[in-house]
Amino acid sequence: MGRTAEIARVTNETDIRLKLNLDGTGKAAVRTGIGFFDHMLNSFARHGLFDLEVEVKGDLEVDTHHTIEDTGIVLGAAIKEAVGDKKSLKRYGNMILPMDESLILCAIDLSGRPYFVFDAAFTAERVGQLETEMVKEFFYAVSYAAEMNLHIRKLSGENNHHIIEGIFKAFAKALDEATQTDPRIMDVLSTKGTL
Ligand SMILES: [Mn+2]
Repeated sequence: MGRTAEIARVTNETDIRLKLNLDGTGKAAVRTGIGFFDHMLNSFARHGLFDLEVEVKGDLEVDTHHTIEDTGIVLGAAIKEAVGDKKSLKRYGNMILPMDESLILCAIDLSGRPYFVFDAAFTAERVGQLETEMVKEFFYAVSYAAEMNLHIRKLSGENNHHIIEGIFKAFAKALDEATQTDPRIMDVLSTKGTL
């Protein structure tokens, strides 16, 4: 019984199929129609050691907004489904990830209460076809759909490609840690007894 999720979501704006295995080895097959976004989701899978399949047909004739935001919603929902009852889950994860001149902090609490803090400024409007302002929208969607507390902060960085890739890798590493289990945690890691 693996910690996996498979979600299909179809609206008038996007058609998304996504498969996630939290206990994977970093295998990814990603096709969103946005090259740089594919590069980021591949990085997320590789560095988090998740297996990830994503197929998105979005209304890219409008812009990338719906495609990226809805992929975030579906990835978040898949994370929530895959962690299941959160028994023995470490719950917290964090990473300070360097990528050349960029340094990105990411902290996660799989608390069941969505909260999102994003502090990273960009100096370019887009990297490839990806509008840099969509990075915040993507992670906002992930955090709410996964019901996680997610903090992302740029500690330093100049190159927009590095900053964004650092964010996706830091998120992957923090999520990998938060989704590990610890046999010492007999139930869920909460004095309330529920997460
Ligand atoms: Mn790159």
